[in-house]
Amino acid sequence: MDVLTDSDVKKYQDDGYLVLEGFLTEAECDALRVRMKDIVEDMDVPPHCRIQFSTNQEEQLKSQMQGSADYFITSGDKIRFFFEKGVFDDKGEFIVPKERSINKVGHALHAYEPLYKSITYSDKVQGLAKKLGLASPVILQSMYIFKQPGIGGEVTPHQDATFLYTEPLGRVMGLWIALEDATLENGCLWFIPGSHSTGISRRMVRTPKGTFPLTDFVGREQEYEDKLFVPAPIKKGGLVVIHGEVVHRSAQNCSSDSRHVYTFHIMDSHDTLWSPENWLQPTEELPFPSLYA
Ligand SMILES: O=C(O)CCC(=O)C(=O)O
Repeated sequence: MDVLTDSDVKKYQDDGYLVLEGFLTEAECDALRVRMKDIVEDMDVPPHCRIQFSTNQEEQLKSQMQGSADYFITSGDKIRFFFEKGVFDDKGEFIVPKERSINKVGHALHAYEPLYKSITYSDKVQGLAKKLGLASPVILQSMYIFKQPGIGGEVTPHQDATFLYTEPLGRVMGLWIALEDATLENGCLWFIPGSHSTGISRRMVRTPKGTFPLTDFVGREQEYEDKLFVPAPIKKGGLVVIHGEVVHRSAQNCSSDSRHVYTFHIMDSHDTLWSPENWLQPTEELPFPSLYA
């Protein structure tokens, strides 16, 4: 049986996103969550988060910012940890339990974590890509997003192609799988339906080698009227397919429930130029792997 019906495909093409309940079973979601609990338990906190006391505060701040930028830009072929704001004290110790401190883990779970790999390359995902007509899809990156209770920060309106730019546009899509119910209260996604058809308003680009910051923006994100956004609450196990140019956001999680998600991005590499200016680049260690291989 096809994962998508013809009317699902049409809805995705019209709106730029698609909500599909019941993509994973409860047991599959639980297994992914249990594995992530272990990964977090074993994590090495990156050194730039562990603030070293220095009498030169300016130097200290600069080296931390540099450390944090390096850590991010080299994370495409690794499993790394990114934290919520304000979770470390001024000695670099956790203020909150460490499992409640993380914003996300990325960006290569699909390559190095067998359970995540098996979901990413599953028959269902391959079937969905085929039904959407992707000729030569590759996996770009993957993330586990926590949206922690009480502190899980908002994600401001954006288009994924700002960060994952291709020529032509229209070749990137995100698969966002709810491992817990995503609700209006805990920060579900919100979309502007149809906003994928008018290009992108800004791009994140690498700056020339040897300069800082390591990335910059070309263009500016537009202001979007609140009333244009439509919420996309979804049950545990549901999938949201996100077109690379659709405008979307999520609110801060002010509830007492977490909202865990596994998400990854696919690009149809057929006749597509991956921008060498994107922050994320294929490496010798991890070229973008084919979904169908
Ligand atoms: O999970 C979220 O709250 C936001 C995710 C998102 O915007 C994205 O993956 O592009």
